[in-house]
Amino acid sequence: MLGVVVTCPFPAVKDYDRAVQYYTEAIALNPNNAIYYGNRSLAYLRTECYGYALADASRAIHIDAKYIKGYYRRAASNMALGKLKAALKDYETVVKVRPNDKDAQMKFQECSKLVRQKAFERAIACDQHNRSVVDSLDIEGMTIEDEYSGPQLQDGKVSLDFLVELMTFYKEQKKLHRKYVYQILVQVKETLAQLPSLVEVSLDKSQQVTVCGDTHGQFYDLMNIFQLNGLPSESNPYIFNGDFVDRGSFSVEVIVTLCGFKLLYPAHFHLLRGNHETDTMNQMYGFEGEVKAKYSTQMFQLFSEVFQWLPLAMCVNQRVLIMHGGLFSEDGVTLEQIRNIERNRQPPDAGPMCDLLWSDPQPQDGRSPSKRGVSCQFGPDITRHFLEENGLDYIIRSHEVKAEGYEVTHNGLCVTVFSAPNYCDQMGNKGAYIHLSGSDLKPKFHQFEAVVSPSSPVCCPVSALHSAPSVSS
Ligand SMILES: *[C@@H]1O[C@H](CO)[C@@H](O)[C@H](O)[C@H]1NC(C)=O
Ligand SMILES: *[C@@H]1O[C@H](CO)[C@@H](O)[C@H](O)[C@H]1NC(C)=O
Ligand SMILES: [Mn+2]
Repeated sequence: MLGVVVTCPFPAVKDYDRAVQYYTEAIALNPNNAIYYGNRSLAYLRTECYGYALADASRAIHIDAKYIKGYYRRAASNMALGKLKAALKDYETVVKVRPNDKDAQMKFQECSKLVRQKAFERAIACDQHNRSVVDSLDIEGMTIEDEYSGPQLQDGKVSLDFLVELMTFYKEQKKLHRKYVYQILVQVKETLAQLPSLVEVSLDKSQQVTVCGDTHGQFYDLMNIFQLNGLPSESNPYIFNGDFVDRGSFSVEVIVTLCGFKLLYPAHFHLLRGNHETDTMNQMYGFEGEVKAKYSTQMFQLFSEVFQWLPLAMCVNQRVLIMHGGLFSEDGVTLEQIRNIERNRQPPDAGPMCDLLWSDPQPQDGRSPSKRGVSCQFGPDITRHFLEENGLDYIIRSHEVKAEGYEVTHNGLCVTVFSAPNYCDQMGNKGAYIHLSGSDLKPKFHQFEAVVSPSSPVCCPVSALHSAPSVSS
């Protein structure tokens, strides 16, 4: 049984969106009630708007320093944002005031453990900075057991036959031998490491490329894209714009398939990094657990090394810029700067690398703090200036679910594409991909519906689930 199933105990996201709306109306009538902010903070936590959740919890505490649930929620927001020390301080406050609250005790303990663990990891990280988990593995020496009946790499190399067989095998929910997964990952890491952080491609008038957005472990929907739009090939190139893993229960199948095509067609099959190709996201949203359940901890470490080498942006014909999240928290960023980003790392909390993976567009001019609590939101004026300064036509980004699978904003200058239909088995959205042709570089949208898949996704943020307060009122 390959599907890692975690069911979501919460009501649909829509209900929380409605709660946010009602509390916002209540706050407009009375802006000094800590409970309104505290309760809206919880709704934001559930919809993963951790930046807004944090702001509301802080506001609630500011209004009423004795409102203990404010501390609880500020801690939960900080936990979700990976700010463990700040979270620990608030849990400590809660535990002091409510020494008999078992739930608070548990969260306090859990958080202190994580803080110690991180400190330990930092201490040994200096040592291991350049070392790869591959050095501690004997991949060549791994034996293929007689009973293994799945696809085999010939001389360690991926072929089209191998990938076609693999996709069929995966559809039957079978597991590729770990030796082959390791071989694919080692090779794809080498291939990706050759690339600059900004990859440039050019299409002549007769060529086109297909741009796909988030796929999030929805393997059966990925197969449907190939069904509808054709298998990748040198004459049918693809760009997958990040967030291949987490949430869906077939993240391993999605990423191994994509890595296989990257090896087969390195110049015609492109992968960009999303904010989910990172350790902290993989810990919270399922991929680490899935890899450990299907393979091992070392295998996850190697995936992490591969992710660190994924390029951050692509430029088509020097006119269309593609990235997972969006534009920048500061003015004046150039393509040259993007090209030179030292990307082989976990993304920093701020700066251009963080923005490329995390930011979102907003309808109003200027910039605002991000609802997610990471990077920023950028307005149409920011997009226009950036494009003018860099001689570009428009940007394509992903990162946000859209009802129609795509959305065109900022007067046509900012296009969003999302390719995980019926996201998390509950959003009811369409998926989409874009055709870009060398003749005009105009985006042509193709929508598709979700297909039936054998297992429900890992929808909830696992650790936010542990850290979100279960107290009522
Ligand atoms: C680690 O790798 C970097 C480049 O990736 C190199 O500049 C540095 O010298 C290496 N350090 C060690 C200790 O090997
Ligand atoms: C806040 O939420 C709780 C449920 O968590 C509810 O019982 C309470 O009535 C809410 N308070 C207000 C003022 O809406
Ligand atoms: Mn994303």
